Amino acid sequence: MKDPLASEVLRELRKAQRVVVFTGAGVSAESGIATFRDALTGLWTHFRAEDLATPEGFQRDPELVWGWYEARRAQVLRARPNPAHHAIAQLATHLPRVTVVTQNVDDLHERAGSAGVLHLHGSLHAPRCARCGARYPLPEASPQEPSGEGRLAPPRCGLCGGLVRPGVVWFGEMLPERELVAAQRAALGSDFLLCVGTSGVVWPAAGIPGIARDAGATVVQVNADASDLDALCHFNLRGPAGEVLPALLSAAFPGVTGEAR
Ligand code: BV8
Ligand code: ZN
Repeated sequence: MKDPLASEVLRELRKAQRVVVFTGAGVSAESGIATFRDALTGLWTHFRAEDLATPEGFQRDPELVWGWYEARRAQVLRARPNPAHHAIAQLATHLPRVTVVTQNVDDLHERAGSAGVLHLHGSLHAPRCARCGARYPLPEASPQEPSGEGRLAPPRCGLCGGLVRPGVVWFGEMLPERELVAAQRAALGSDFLLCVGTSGVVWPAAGIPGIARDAGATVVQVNADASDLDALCHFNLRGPAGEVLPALLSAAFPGVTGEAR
């Protein structure tokens, strides 16, 4: 790690006791999962994520929205955790307390070995009935491919016959109380927060790094680009998470490799 900033970061990280790792779509980019910034691809190019990721969007066209989420879920099932996910999971074996807080709806942190991940925006892998809220057990088989225009009829709830919806938090919906409070508490009690691959645009999740900073934690950002969080962070390490994170964390703790175990 040649970056002059990094030696100060390494010193702070090595003595940290209560670390929060706060991630956004950028941490999964090198696993091939498109971020929200990327224009919607393929069948959904002429839609904006903000139009599809809303209750109104689902109401208006449940088949289009369900088709988009099932295509994303299929993409995640085909993807693998990248060295950033593995380095974050391995970090937890070197420090007393590491809490992973993610805005992502994929399960790549869990598949890299992170435990107790707090999903502020829900998960692609936990669909539920839009009417009665009952969880919908996804079939073992991989997701059906949407039709030519990206549509796929959502399944019906086995209990009440309502439409099944993705288990994610849409724009205009409240975040899950338990996860949000746990994440805010972890940030409040942290002495080091690592912010990875998020534009810091979506609230209230984007408020997490500021809570840590106000509580006196050292806040370090890893991002391929500038973001709304640059001014707030004590250190900004610019580059792809899949390279910067393993380099930084293995320099701090030689046991961290970023490789799948
Ligand atoms: C809420 C799940 C209270 C779905 C997501 C009007 C009405 C209601 C609310 C609002 C409103 N106007 C504004 C709001 C608040 C709104 C909001 O913040 N809007 C923004 C657009 C201004 N928030 C909400 O609606 C939240 N709820 O406020 O409820 C309420 C309720 C009713 C009425 C009033 C208030 C709910 C927000 C949750 C939305 N759901 N995800 C799904 O996935 O489909 S958010 C979604 O977008 C992602 O989860 C992510 O968090 C966010 C941003 O997406 P991306 O930009 O792709 O990802 P990210 O931000 O992480 O950026 C990518 C970053 O990675 C970039 O910085 C890039 O440089 C970097 N990068 C890329 N490659 C790499 C990399 N970094 C490192 N390495 C790389 N290789
Ligand atoms: Zn139901």
